[in-house]
Amino acid sequence: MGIVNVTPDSFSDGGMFDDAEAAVKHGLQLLEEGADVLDVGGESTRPGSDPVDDDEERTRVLPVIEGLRREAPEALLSVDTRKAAVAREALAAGADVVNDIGAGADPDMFGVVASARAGMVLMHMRGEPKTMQADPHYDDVVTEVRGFLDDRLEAAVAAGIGRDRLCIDPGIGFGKNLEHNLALLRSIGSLREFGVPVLVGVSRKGFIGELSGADDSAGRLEGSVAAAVWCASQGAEMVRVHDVRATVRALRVVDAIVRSRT
Ligand code: PMM
Repeated sequence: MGIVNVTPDSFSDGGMFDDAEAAVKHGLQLLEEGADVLDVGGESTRPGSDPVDDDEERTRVLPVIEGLRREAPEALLSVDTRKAAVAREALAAGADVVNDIGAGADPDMFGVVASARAGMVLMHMRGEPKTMQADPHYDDVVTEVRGFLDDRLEAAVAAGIGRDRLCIDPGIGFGKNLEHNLALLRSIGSLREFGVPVLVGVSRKGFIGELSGADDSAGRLEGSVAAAVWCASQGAEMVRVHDVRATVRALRVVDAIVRSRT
């Protein structure tokens, strides 16, 4: 899953793709580099970021989804939003999947996804982006995240979304410290027990910088690819990344090794 952030303040590519035409071009480039899905987002959710209102988010993402749908009719497009109103319009504009970091916290979200017969990513987040990294606490992060995802899966299915349209994500860095992130990554394979695809987003995140000693986000490439390789080797079906070319090349190798197991 290639990331197309349309936000002026995203931590990794902020400002570079805040104009729709440039974002569409960037998305097409990621498809060429081997992305299977493009994730278009208009609200930065980096730690400390402020929420954006519906209108602003719409203005950012809709022209990009329309443009990508026009230029790449076959591409699988996802909209990264936690607002049902934005999701509804994005699906009408051509998105196939809603990537919801709130996992259906907006009471209208499941209904919107169900009636559009769209796909959905359910992600775990503790708290809100503005304050989530203040002092996250869990008694047992893996058990708590698994329990949350299990509940949200059941709620989504009860609301009419087919299980075969759902995907889960432990939400690396969303209200989690380094130790929490490592525990979740170590046990990423156990999320497959829910029988739905597992998505993981580690690309250029703060803990990658912390572990690899790279301060700036562009310097986090190698660490991000290493984490993506780990996730894929443990059975994650999808990784959400900025650096598609490098990640695809690495994952082709992992995939061949995994598939060669008889
Ligand atoms: N991370 C970010 C945004 N959206 N969605 C999912 N499903 N999983 C993630 O880990 C995730 C996400 C934050 O990263 P960005 O600001 O680089 O897009």
